[in-house]
Amino acid sequence: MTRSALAFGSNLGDSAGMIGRAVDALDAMSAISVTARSSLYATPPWGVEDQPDFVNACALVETGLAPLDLLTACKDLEVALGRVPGARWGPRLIDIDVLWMEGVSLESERLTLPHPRMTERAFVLVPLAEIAPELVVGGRTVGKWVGGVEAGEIRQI
Ligand code: PH2
Ligand code: MG
Ligand code: MG
Repeated sequence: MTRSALAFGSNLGDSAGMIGRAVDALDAMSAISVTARSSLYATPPWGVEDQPDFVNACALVETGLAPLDLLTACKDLEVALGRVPGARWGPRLIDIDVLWMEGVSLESERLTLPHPRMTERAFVLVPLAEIAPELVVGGRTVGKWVGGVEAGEIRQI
């Protein structure tokens, strides 16, 4: 079994409910166990700013799946929950990103691990620091990284 950190985001429809359903659905899969889930956070949109605020959360899981199979499980679940293709960084019903897997450093067309932008995104670091402050990414703990981002507009909901 491998530990992994996942990020969830939504800014269309019942975002809080959608993230809850996504975490529950992953936990219900035989190859994935959710071991920790963060609170939900309301976060200002990053990248494309002219869109509704997001709800974001993170979870820790244990999985027997290889990295690309975990990614496939997450992407298939997004579609099962109703996600349709849209603009990059644009509004979405549900987004599930694989952030990190213990001992895995990977660069492939579909997936880069650790996630190359996770250490600069407050909407990822704030929920992740709640459940995994000691997790080390790029030589620093998440608890350290979160101290270096602007998180003033992020609030727990
Ligand atoms: N996801 C994006 C683009 N911008 N901004 C916030 N606050 N939260 C997100 O999850 C998010 C975003 C693309 O994945
Ligand atoms: Mg994303
Ligand atoms: Mg994504």
